[in-house]
Amino acid sequence: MTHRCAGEETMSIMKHLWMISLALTGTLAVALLVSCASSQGKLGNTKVIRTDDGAVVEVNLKEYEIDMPDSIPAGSVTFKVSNTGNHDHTIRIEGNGIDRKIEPNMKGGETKELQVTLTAGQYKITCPVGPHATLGMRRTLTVTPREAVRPGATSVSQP
Ligand SMILES: [Cu+2]
Repeated sequence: MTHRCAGEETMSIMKHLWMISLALTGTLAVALLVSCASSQGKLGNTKVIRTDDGAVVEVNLKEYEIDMPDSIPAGSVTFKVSNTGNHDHTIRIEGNGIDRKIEPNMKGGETKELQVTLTAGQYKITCPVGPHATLGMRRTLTVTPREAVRPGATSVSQP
């Protein structure tokens, strides 16, 4: 770096490295986004409490995930929905002739209940606020026939 040409070359290399680091930062951000998206549905911190005629299901909403069980028993289902995020969220359940949601949208920190009678089958669960569903707030809920109670689950007295 004793003469001018070498100095200029160093500057050019520095600039080049800066560009590379910018590109890497971008790649890392994309990788993080992808890993967030792929972790959707693997969160399982919520509970299903079986009742005599169905279940109480805990649901947590945040940016941009719906944390709830993948499978619940048929019957009278009460979703206990908490918005643990900062944005407004809500929950909509669709399928087998059902289309219900909690209205108005829930503010951060709010908890509300939605009671729906569900028959066995697949249901689509989404947060219909803005683009939240496409950002990750969507999942499929499987409702199992009441006979198919897994051993180990809280026992239920059948009528
Ligand atoms: Cu939402």
